[in-house]
Amino acid sequence: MTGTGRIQHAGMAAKVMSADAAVEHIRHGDTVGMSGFTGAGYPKVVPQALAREITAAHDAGQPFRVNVWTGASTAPELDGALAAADGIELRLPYQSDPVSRQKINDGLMEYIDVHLSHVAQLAWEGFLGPLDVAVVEVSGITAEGALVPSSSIGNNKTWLDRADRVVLEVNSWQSADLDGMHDVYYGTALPPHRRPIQLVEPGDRIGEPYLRVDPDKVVAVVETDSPDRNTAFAAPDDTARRIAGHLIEFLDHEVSVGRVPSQLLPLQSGVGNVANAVLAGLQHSRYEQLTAYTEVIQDGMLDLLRSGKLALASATAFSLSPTAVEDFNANAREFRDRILLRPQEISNHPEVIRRLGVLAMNGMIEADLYGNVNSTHLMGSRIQNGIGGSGDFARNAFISFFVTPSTAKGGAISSIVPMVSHVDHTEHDVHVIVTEHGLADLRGLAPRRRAQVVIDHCAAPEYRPMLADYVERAQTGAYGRHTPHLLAEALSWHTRYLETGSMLPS
Ligand code: 0RQ
Repeated sequence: MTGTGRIQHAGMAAKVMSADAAVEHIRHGDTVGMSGFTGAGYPKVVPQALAREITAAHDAGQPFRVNVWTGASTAPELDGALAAADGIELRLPYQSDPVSRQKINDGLMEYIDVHLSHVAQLAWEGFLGPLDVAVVEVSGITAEGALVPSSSIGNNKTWLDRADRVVLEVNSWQSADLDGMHDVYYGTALPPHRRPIQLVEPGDRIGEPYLRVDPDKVVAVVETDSPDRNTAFAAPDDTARRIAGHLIEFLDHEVSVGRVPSQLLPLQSGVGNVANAVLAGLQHSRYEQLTAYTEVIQDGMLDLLRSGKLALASATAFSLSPTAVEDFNANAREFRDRILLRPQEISNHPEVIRRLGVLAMNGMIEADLYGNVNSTHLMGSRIQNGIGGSGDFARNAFISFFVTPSTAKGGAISSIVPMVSHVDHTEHDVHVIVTEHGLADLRGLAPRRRAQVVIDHCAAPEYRPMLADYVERAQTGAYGRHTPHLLAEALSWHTRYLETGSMLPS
């Protein structure tokens, strides 16, 4: 058999089969490393066939559950289908699927929320146990057997290297012009064999365009032409526009005092509507020749690339709305020289982020008076998505921003609280907090001064007197006056919300 079309390698062309046949290689108890990062580059048909197989086994009274490792969140065809079939024993890392979220919060699925830059290392050191199968979407296979990655790289290099068996999904929907956009670095190692990562500009190429795979490990090749599926972004509303305005005004100030150069520093922008709105805000700013060293390229970043404001973007994945994904797919060639996709251990590498001096902008659930940030849990115990890459960037950024509307649920929840109900980013990693009311620059401020600026600049007006009252009483009554708290009251806003439906007293 000779290779054709997207599958040029004869040996792998001979392994083409249906998704239903391919899932015979996945068994109860297996750990499966899947491609996929924020709705891009995930396998589409194999996980759905696996979900059918799992349901059939359950209907027959047989156990069938697998552990699923990915790059980050995927889409309904993967996370949603497997979670609905009760097929996932343990899931890692970042997820944002509503069905999975419910199963995790119901205690029916284990979830390990780990920094995205740590996943490959954990897998390599064997801490997570063996990886039985890799299921990886690619956009093509060369005659030599190299894999052309698709719209995300994530942990694919690690899954392909570590797995005993490999299932490839070759997706012809993915643009052929993705070929050449990737930079896969094969130089990472475990200590004590690590060497500096020679990446000093966001656009530096330090690897190779293709993923390697041992053809003997490939047990199945499945063809598909299904599109990546992501949720649409909401058009920036007034709140998001105001947050973006404060942030850009702050950047103007940093440039004017010479702390940040006139073309800024490489940008990282997280997931969510507000983060996307900040990028939209930059479109109308005075900045030119911007660069991005980030995880995901979302709609706002594509717009900035198209207008020329953004000279170049390095990421590990696309995270595009349905309209933007069609646009990108039709015009990938236009962006080819200005987008680089890397493995997530490099896109999120602390060494590189620190060296480049990234300006990191991430969404959050809530922040407290002293600058601790919760990105993941509602009311302390209910997971929303996960920490994703926000910790990789926040800890190592030159300036680390966290953005949120000042209230949630129509004002019933204040995003600024006396004490956060879960900590993802400590006061030591959080430099600037931004809401629609203003911006609190916490750098160089001792805790009690931080509380003052957070209240004055960021809290919603209806919550300001309550926060000021809390700080005032804590300062006189607390055991220590460095970071004053009233422990019996610190989480009372959250309990009041759970009991009455509002953080405001009735
Ligand atoms: O709930 O959908 O039921 O209304 O939380 O809130 O306003 O839609 O926020 O889309 O900007 O996401 C932190 C989740 C923000 C995101 C988070 C409720 C609110 C709503 C979502 P509903 P919004 P956004 C790189 C960076 C962590 C990972 C990260 C995130 C829901 O930014 O996942 O940064 N970040 N990765 O009503 C209770 C509060 C609340 C609240 C909001 N204070 N209390 N509920 N909500 N604030 C990318 C990757 O890592 C892949």
